[in-house]
Amino acid sequence: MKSHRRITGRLVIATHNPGKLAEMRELLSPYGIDAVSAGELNLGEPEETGATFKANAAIKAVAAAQASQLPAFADDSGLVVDALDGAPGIYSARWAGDSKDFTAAMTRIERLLQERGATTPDQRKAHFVSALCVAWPDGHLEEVEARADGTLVWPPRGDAGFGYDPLFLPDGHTRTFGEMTSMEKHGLPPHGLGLSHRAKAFVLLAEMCLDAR
Ligand code: ITT
Repeated sequence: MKSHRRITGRLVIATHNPGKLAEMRELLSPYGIDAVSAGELNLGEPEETGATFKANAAIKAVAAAQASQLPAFADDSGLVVDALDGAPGIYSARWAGDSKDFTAAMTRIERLLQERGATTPDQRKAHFVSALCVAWPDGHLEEVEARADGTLVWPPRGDAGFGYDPLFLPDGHTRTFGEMTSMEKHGLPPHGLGLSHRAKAFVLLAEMCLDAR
């Protein structure tokens, strides 16, 4: 069995997305890790040329580990819509454009769903994916991936969270991610449900690489 490497000491959170940064900081906070963001270290943003979430998470983590000479933690994530053949998927950030206009991106998804006649919850299934990667300066990688299943509502509901959260109704719940508190969306057991894709992936990573809380 492959042995996993423990995360100790200082860790770079290799994201330039403030919504993700807040969630990744919260997820790490019980573990006594000294987390510093890519922004605080003035690290650049590598081009995400991978064909999968996993490949893009590794590109981001490796670039930050090389530039900072510290272990680096990256997330690549997105919304996969069944009726749109998996779009926007790995292009979820790009659909919001340079101005990061998620109202426009959500409106585009809804227009495409309407064009395909996807009106019932069953026809509007989607899932979020989060691939997490921790890269060390010596090239070692730890990688996990998880998903959260749900359906897409229209109009968008709630202004908590970020990105596509107001569209996404997780299975078994009556409120969208945009209507949930951060504890409800990604709080970890025993206090939270570990509901989101990122929380689920983080639980896997914590089991492999972090010392018990
Ligand atoms: P970094 O690469 O710097 O981390 P990014 O925003 O470019 O930031 P991604 O390439 O992984 O990150 O794009 C993922 C997009 O998917 C992100 O911009 C969000 O719009 C969306 N997304 C991911 N997780 C989400 C979540 O928990 N809630 C809502 N939208 C999410």
